[in-house]
Amino acid sequence: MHITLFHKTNSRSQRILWLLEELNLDYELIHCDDPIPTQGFDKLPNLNSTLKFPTVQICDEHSTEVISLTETAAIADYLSHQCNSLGMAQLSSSEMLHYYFWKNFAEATLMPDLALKQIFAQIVLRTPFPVRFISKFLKFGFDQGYLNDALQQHLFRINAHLKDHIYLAGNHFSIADVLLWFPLLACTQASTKFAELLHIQRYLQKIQSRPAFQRALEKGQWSATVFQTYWSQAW
Ligand SMILES: N[C@@H](CCC(=O)N[C@@H](CS)C(=O)NCC(=O)O)C(=O)O
Repeated sequence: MHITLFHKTNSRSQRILWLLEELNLDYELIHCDDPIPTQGFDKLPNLNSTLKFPTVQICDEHSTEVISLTETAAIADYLSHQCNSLGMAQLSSSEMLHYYFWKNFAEATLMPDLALKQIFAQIVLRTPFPVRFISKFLKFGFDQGYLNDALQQHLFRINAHLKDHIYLAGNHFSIADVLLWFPLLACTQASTKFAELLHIQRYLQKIQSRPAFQRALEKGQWSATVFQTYWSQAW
């Protein structure tokens, strides 16, 4: 299986880079930061403004077909299934329940709420200065009326779960951990209140000390400062 990953620095695609390192797969990495390089893009079929990161192209050695896949969770599921690793195969039935729950919670609950922070922050930034107070007021109202409380509840729930579990599924590191890492780190970097949650801190230190994680940071040109600035400005 030959894999090409189209990657943008400090974006969601860092998780797929990490997963490729965890699975010890052979892959080609194409950095797509602005300005987007032309090299490597001849491989992409429909290159246009809707290109999303991560995108992977997978070429099976037994066939000439090349498949393109987007959606972080879909790519993680596919690769984990192909390698029979970091998925549910090694889990007990109670661990499997946690695995399914947290894997979906990451993408369907935490990530969308986190994205709302960024959407409202961008609306404020793009509102002409003389009327910016209106969008600031809207953001404030939405933050106070829904979003801050929702994010706090999510983080408290994760912290409570990690009090009794080493990883999200239980005793086994899985793609649920890879998927949740990005929104969880964004929240803890953006708000000091979340940074104080001890079980989350212990957990983040543990998963971030994995050699595959460290290799992926280096290969992906991850910048902790840029990431923290980007997310804390949205709060
Ligand atoms: N639900 C998709 C969202 C992918 C997505 O929107 N990625 C962002 C980067 S985090 C992107 O590609 N934005 C367009 C761009 O940066 O040019 C996934 O999780 O893979």
